[in-house]
Amino acid sequence: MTTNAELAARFEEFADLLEADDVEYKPRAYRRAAENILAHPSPIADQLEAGNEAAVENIDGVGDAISSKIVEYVETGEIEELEELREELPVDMAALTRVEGVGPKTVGSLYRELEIRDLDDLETAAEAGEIQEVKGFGPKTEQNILENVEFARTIGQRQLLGEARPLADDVLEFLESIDAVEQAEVAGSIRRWRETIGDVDALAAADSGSEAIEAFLEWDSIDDEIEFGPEKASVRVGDVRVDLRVVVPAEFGSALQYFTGSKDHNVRLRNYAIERNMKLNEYGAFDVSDIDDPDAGQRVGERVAGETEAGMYEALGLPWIPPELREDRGEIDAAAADDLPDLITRSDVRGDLHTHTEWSDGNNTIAEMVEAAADRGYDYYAVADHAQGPGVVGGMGLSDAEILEQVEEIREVGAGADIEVLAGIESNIDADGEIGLGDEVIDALDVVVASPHSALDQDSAAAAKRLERAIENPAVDVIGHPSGRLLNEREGLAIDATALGAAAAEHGTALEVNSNLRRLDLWGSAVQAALEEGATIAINTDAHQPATLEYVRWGVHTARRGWAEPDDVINTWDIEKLREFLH
Ligand code: DGT
Ligand code: CA
Ligand code: CA
Ligand code: ZN
Repeated sequence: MTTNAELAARFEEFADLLEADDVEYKPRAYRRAAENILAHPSPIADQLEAGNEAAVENIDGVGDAISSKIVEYVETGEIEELEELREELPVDMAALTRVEGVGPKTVGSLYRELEIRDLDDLETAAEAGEIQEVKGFGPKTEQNILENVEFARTIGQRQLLGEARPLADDVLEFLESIDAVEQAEVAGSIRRWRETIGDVDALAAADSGSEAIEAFLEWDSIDDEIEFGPEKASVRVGDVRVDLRVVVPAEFGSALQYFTGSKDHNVRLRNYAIERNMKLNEYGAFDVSDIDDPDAGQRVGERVAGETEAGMYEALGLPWIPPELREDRGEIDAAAADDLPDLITRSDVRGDLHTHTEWSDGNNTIAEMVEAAADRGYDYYAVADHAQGPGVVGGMGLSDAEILEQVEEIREVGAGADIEVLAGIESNIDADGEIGLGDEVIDALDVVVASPHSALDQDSAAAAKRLERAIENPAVDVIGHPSGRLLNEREGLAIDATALGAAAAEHGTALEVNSNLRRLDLWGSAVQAALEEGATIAINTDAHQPATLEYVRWGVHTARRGWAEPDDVINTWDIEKLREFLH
């Protein structure tokens, strides 16, 4: 079945190819459609198959033209216009644009001038000094390409969490609908909410494995069967591999514990068990104190647990450990000391502090965004459009005068809204740590999010200095996407989360977990390190349209991977406490 992620990828490619051809406006419309398709809560192909084309046209940014292309793709697996563009520009666009500093337009010129089609061509041309000879390029660009081509080769193999998780939810729903299946759960990295996913693992409990497998293979979303047997099946759905294992109900808990991983967590847990004369594996927890050779087989000694996952931990005297924590970063010691964090949940979040509107590069009005936030039950909401600065898309940032004008409109909308509306800005942190806002503007605003958008190839010492200056700036409330990384696209600044966290704690500045599925910045281990220094965080979506406010889901689970409790997160606080912090 065509997944939303796959559809979105086609429209992104469409936009890239048009941009490479120097077409105006259309690329932006296609990217906007792609964003909304990706953020759409249910599979669009399902709606089409149910004959509901109107539902597709109702998606923001999807009009007649785009919806007919969606229909064409779902029905034929191709979009003719896209195929034509691909023929005109036969390049590996995805791979080439993964090179930092190479965008679709660059790809277009390099193909026309030097017939560069892929990363190997690109590297060869750069090594031969041919690129600096092309109009608009220079020795510096060429050097940059050479430095970044290797990184581009290593990324892009893994799916983004935000792309794979909706599919995992569908897998689970289908498994639960199978009569032979008593219980089902996802496992592996997707259950741990890792920011990128190698494959989707799923587990089902059934008395008859072959019956369950047979029923699973009937799922109409499956594009390819990779392999299958009486207890497992591997299939491809869209671009994602799904591994299903079926076990007997008595072993569901032990299998779930084992296949959730991480491998490092499992190794440490197994050693913890051995020290206590226990043996742990996918078949159960076994008391082996009376056994001469515990390695003689898989099922030796007295079986004390395995039906439930909590029972597996309980057999070792431990509380159940949430999957997000299972990365071998101290969670077993914390569990043993009964000191596991009381993790934040989605319902703790009371508002979003970093979002955009059409005043800069967002797609909707202030009023529309505020209404969407109110519909989510938020207590407060901050509009934080881009201020002028380097790295801000297409010169769309606001000048100081425009910010003051916008603040007035934000106040007006706020006066008529059921929730508290805060006037914010997202300013750029330049290479030296300056944020470039005038005093009058700073006084007029409730929230200043400052984020790095440019000069992201600084060395770690310069990056540390830069971020620290922004953290120390009394005008700055939140450091947005602190590293500036884009998953599968660019590494961003090499940050030291411990040092960052210490500075943030000292100056009362929050660090952001940017929930956009391409960012997840900060990420789990960085959040954990910053919180250990006493820092606070803000979970923000950076939404540019109402649908992507839903990305808070990725942010919350990322913060959980960083051991965040509700009180660590400023946007779980009530408005009075939040205002005090922002003041
Ligand atoms: P991924 O798919 O690369 O995003 O990462 P995972 O963690 O989902 O890894 P995957 O799919 O290879 O295996 C799923 C889980 O199965 C893994 O998290 C832990 C468990 N597992 C797999 N192989 C081993 C192993 O050799 N030793 C141990 N202890 N556990 C393993
Ligand atoms: Ca996996
Ligand atoms: Ca797997
Ligand atoms: Zn932003």
